[in-house]
Amino acid sequence: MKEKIERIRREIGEGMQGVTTRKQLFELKMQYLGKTGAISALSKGMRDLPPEERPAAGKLVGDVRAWAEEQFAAREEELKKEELAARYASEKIDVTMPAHLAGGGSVHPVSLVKQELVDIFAGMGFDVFEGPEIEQDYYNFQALNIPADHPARDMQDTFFIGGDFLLRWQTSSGQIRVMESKKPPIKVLSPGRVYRSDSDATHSPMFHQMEGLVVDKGITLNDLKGMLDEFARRMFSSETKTRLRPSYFPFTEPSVEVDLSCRNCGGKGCRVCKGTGWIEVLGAGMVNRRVLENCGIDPDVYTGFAFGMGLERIAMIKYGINDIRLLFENDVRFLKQFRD
Ligand code: 2U9
Repeated sequence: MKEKIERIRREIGEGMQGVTTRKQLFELKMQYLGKTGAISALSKGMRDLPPEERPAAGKLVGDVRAWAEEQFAAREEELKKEELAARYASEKIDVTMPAHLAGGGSVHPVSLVKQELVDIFAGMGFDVFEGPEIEQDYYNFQALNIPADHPARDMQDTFFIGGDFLLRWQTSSGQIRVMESKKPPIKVLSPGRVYRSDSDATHSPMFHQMEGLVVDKGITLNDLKGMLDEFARRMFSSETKTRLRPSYFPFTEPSVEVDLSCRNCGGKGCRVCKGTGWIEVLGAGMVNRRVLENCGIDPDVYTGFAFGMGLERIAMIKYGINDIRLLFENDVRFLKQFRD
């Protein structure tokens, strides 16, 4: 029995030397401590011993079992530590290595233009007010003096939602709310989305507008012209000139179309300005006295000017984009050209 036990101890010691994984260790352990293992066989073999030898033999078997369990447990701990150390080594990250940067995004050209315009006009003292995109007929049409037979009121031109509601046609509907709630002096800029049932290379059913409104005592068309000159110089170049041409809008009287001198040819006439030297950029005028009255502002005391522009159009002019749809398709090859 003693010899058998000594052999088992030796074999376990030698076997342990060759073990490098926990799986191998488990297999070795089973060879000795498993149900059919060598140590378990010793316990079973006790039955064949004479009764007087059994207590001493039982102690020897018990000792070797306890010793073997200790050996396996200790090696198991060692292997666990080794495996963990190997894993740490293989997963080690050098935090000082340069990072693989994912391609950064870029600001959409319409957002760039909007931000630039807000900066320019905020610098002139304008507050920014963004009204609701879903509007009532009154704010979108009636208050702005748009008559019942105006083409904009046609189902073909405006997105009617149902009941009294529609998708706003211009951001000036929000400016009516400002005039209703605030006494002059008013100096407000309204950037935002507007909706018209129109779609081709220069029109989109949803586009962005920026409208401005100034109401105070003694405001004249000359103030409008001075402000537009400053806007043109800041937005385009110090050489840019403005030109006002008579026009008609129901909400302004008189109304003007505002042209800017062509940057491409300096006003001489080229392909970009179709030989005229001028590019039509925005509409403007003196706020129609009926619009002021609608908002409870006395037109004999106060006057105002207003202007409106399409941001997509400004972006197209500024960046030489020839199709408005490029601004809505969001092809990254197009967008990434506007990275700051
Ligand atoms: C109030 C009263 C009047 C804003 C104005 C225009 C002229 C104009 C167009 C330019 C291109 C719209 O985006 S566009 O299609 N706008 O021509 N807008 S005057 O007039 C106002 C604004 C607010 C209370």
